[in-house]
Amino acid sequence: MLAGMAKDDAPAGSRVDEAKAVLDRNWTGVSTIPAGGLYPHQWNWDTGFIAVGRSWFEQERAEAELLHLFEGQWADGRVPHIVFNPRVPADAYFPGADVWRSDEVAAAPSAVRTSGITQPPVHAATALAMLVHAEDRSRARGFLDELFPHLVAQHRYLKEHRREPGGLAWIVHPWESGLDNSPAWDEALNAIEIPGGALPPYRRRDLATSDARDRPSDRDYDRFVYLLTLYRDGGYDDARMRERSPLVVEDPMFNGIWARSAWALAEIARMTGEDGDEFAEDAKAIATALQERLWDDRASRFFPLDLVSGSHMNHHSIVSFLPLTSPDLDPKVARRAAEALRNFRHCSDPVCRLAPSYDELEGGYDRRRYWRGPVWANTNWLLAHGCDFHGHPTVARELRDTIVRFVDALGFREYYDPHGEAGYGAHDFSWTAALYLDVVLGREAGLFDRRGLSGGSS
Ligand code: 9WN
Repeated sequence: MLAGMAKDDAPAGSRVDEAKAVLDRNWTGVSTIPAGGLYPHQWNWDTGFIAVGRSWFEQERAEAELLHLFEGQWADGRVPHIVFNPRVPADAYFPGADVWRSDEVAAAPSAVRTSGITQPPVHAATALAMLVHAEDRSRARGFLDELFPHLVAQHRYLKEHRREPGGLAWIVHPWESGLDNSPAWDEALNAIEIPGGALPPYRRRDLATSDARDRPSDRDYDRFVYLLTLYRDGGYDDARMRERSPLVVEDPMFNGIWARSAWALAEIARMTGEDGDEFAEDAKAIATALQERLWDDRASRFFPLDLVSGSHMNHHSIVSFLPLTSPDLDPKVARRAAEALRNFRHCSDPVCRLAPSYDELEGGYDRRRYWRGPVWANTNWLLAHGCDFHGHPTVARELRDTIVRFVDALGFREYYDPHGEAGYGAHDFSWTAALYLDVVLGREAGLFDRRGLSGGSS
């Protein structure tokens, strides 16, 4: 049980050296894997979180791994959710490079094999945070110059290939949300009828390295694989997928992160002597569209919109609060969302922490299964930045405290029981280690509780 203090009553935040060691163990020479066994390649948004933490002590590696991710960027600008490591055996992860077959697509890079879907675009904000942490600032400015065109291409991909006329980007796979197995997607996923013969035979690999109670069900996995094959067999053509996919969703979290990314891009443009107006306007437009299309005034939160059925998906999942990451959100809306977030847990147990991935009182809640109830470090960390930015430092502090207390008591796990009774999923999970570092070292440096993403870089 979580007692609120580290093992052996060590002071809070005393596992910094262990966190660095986790990142070093997971370093492959070009990037950091999320965790040994379960995730042996480079993941998209994981890299964004990992580079923030790593940049506190290894600026060069943090830069290298972000650049390595962008080596996997396609000609259309998409940043794939996985860049495969060619040295890892083909059957070490499913679905691997042979399933995604990026090498058969003209727009995909030829030097590396990748998946074909994307993940939330956290990277522009990561690059800004890295500048704040950099020991060698002139090197960090050079790095921003190098990364900037890639970030612009990533932004324009979403704008030109994934944007609905109403102004928000849609996703076509739960893996694109980063919150794969969230009950938020249940309705859309359950409605999918897989035509006979459309599902290729496959064997799950995740269950060989993790407890089945932590992972998605076989039924959900069938749908994950079916959506992948549909996209792949259509040549990863977005217009076609928008028309034919049984799952097309405007996700508040993806779009909140996109808005934050556009805002960060405008900041970077100003620093690198480029014109940032396009991105600043886009950031505002995404925030406005979030409010117009996804905000539910009665529930004081944002709900995803299912573009296939035309209905909002009114489940009480953590995605509903992530638009707080958007700097241009109306302050009144931000205040109501921050208040609702604080009451989100609905948990009578006093050790129950902010902020679980799903509301405990809702059907579909499962305190140990993947995104269906457990607490994750990355969503808490993103929300903390959003709450700071919008002037809610107390909620931000509580969110950061949760990260520190869980790690101190339970180690660097992939996710945690919301009552603090156990850690679940992978051990030595990189983004947990990286974000713990960022919180502990950022606090020591006095970076938080100020208005400004990444602790006041602007
Ligand atoms: C599929 C690597 C990734 C994270 C996702 C998380 C999980 C993969 C999986 O692991 O997804 O992308 O195999 O379950 O849901 O957010 O990026 O850590």
